[in-house]
Amino acid sequence: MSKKRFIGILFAVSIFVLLVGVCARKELGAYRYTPDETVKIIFDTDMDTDVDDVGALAILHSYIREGRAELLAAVGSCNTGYTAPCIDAINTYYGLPDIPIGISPDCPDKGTSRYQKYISENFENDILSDKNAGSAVDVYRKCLAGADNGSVVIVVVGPLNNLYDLLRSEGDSHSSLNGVDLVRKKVKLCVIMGGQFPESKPQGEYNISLAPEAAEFVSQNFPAHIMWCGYEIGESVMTGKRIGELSENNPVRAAYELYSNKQNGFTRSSWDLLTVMYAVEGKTLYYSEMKGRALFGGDVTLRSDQETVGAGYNQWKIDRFSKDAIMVSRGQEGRVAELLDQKMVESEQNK
Ligand SMILES: [Ca+2]
Ligand SMILES: [Ca+2]
Repeated sequence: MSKKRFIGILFAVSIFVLLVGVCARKELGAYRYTPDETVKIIFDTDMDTDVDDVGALAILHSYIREGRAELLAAVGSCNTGYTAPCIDAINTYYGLPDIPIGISPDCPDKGTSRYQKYISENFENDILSDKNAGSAVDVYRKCLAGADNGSVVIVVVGPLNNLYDLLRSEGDSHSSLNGVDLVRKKVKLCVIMGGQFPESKPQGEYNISLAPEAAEFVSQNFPAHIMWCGYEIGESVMTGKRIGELSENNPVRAAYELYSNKQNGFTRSSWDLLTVMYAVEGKTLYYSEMKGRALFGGDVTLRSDQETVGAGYNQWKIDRFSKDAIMVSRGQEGRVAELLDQKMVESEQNK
């Protein structure tokens, strides 16, 4: 072999080795999300204290009616007594009484709900009490095991304790894969309402502060893309003013009326509704995305003003190669609120 040819082969082999190395390190690639024609969703909610979880499930049913979403399963993150029956009552009202529903064994949220018990006792459902619901992890694992590879979008609008339990789960009768490998194989994206960006208040955002260790673990170990919908995104999008256009038999209307004590023209921030909207529509015209990583707990250095921070405190670290991203508003909150209110009303049309 000539010296020139030997150098040529050596060069080609070096390039090949380099490329294999790069591919191995970046197996998932930088954040990118294009919704499927029909987005397959698992809905993970703390449907108890706040009412935006109810609004989020209503607009999810609106998307289901349009054929743009399918609800594979729902899980409750706070075992407050009537979470699972409340979810089931809403699904039943919208014609889907058999969606699998699980509940966490934990109760990170000790608050009392103004609507949960009433909805579960006055609207048709066949769960009746959280005591009768299966385990959230079992519902997650069964649902993921039966799904196509890379097809599932998880929507979390409460604390991250169920996701934490899922990631730490071992193989079982549904799948021999452990939680991390099962998520890696089946999940396309997880959209999470949690955190505040670029930096939270010292005490941390509510959902994160309910289960801060779970948030840190999920941010460090989740093997698929994460879109974080921070507190700042939903806070000033005010929805609910058209709730009176829904039927009096609709548990969504009842929940909003109980929450607001029938206050005229009541509106509420739309954290959880926007999380569902992103899962189904992607970033739309009204938001952009910023790639990076959410830092919690041990990953956080110092708050910028060096104030003492609570366990749920978070920061955002910009990284254009990251598999995760945050939503960034383009300042069209009024228009987005109109669209969400419209979706809530449409959930009932053609019922
Ligand atoms: Ca049912
Ligand atoms: Ca919530």
